[in-house]
Amino acid sequence: MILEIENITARQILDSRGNPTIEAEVELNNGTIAKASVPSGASTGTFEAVELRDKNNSEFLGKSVYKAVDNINNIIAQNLIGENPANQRDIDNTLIELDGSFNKSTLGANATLAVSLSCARAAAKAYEMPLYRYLGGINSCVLPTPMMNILNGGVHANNKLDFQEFMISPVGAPTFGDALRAGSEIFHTLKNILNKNGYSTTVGDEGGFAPDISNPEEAIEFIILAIESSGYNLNSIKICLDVAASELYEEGECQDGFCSLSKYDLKGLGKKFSSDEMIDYLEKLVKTYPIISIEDGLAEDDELGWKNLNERLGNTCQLVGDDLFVTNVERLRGGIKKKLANSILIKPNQIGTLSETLDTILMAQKNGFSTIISHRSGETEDTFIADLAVGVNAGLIKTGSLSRTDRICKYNRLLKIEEELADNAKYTGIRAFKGVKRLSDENDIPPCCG
Ligand code: 2PG
Ligand code: MG
Repeated sequence: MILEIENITARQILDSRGNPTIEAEVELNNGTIAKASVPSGASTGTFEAVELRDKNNSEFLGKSVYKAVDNINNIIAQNLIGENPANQRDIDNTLIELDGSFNKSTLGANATLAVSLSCARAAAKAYEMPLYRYLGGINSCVLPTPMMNILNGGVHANNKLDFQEFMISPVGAPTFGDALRAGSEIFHTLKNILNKNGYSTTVGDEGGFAPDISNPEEAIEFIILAIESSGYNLNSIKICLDVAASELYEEGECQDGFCSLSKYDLKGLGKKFSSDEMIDYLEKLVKTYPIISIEDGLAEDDELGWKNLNERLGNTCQLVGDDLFVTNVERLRGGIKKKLANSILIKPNQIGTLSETLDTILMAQKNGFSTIISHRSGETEDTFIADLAVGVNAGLIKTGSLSRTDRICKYNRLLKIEEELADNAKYTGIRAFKGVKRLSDENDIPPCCG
């Protein structure tokens, strides 16, 4: 039987922050039904594809997505009915053409992505294949090393920490399951330590603690204490940061031919840094602490700064472009050419279709960049990114803390995949990271099964 899309419908649902988002549902001619829902960011990059919102202040404070839902029900559906759901490229090209803009602002990247992902899931289901295998084929076997955001700051928390994410990564764990166990133990130990020190243990948007501290070094020291008090050491558990520096950046203003210097305003720390001073500060942190990855250490517009940062730290630390690349193959191409970073964060909703996401991943992998499949701060119960991470042998995943089901459901899905792959599952630990100095017995091995 040749598979065909019989119907596509969409509805507005709520995400983990209680804001509206989209769930799309695809029905095939063999009775298969599959759904996908899309997440939403808070620290969004300027160059991201557009998330269409109604901006009608009388409903959901302007955040409803009824227009994007209508675009699926009334425009996209009729153009895709009759299409084979496995023709992902054709489906995504149709979405891109129907939208017609350079940034999905006509239909909304939230509308296009919901349809794109639900078509892939419907095809996988119809072929009775696990999603990761459908996406990646028989060589999909790498369980990603998780980067777990156990302490939140920036726009994800109501504290004074300038940096957005303080993550732990169990790089020395033998399996994904062991990595998750370490994460859970350290998370709960950190809770006890924060409690004992009189700090609140309420959590931020991604399920990490959001204590009322203002110095990144204090946050890192609490995490180190939690790692060691849990019985782990700093060789097996490393620290990763997402500075989300675009949020801290104040571009210099020009008047009458005189331009003031651009600055990074770290209000919590009480300091304003130039680009070079920011790099000095990051270098100091990397030299002092077991930090192996820094995401968005500088702002999306500070290209020269990124080049300097990569020259200075690119051989000792993974430098991840999130706002800088926004999962966009052209922005990544430029970044590779100009040597701006050595790693990319992959968020499907930054670009709006599965095919374009896969293009960006492939370009990164071919050029020796590491790839981190990532959630958004506003998530749903959809676990697509877990399968995507294994499907493309991404090596790394960033999907939040060890609390809140919107984060945990991705980890739980990975546990199931690990169980299913059994002896063929590979956990590459520290080897998944780029730019990091390794011990001699940690040479690269190809991410192959068996
Ligand atoms: C980030 C993400 C996810 P947001 O900056 O990497 O952690 O945050 O979804 O708010 O952009
Ligand atoms: Mg980020």
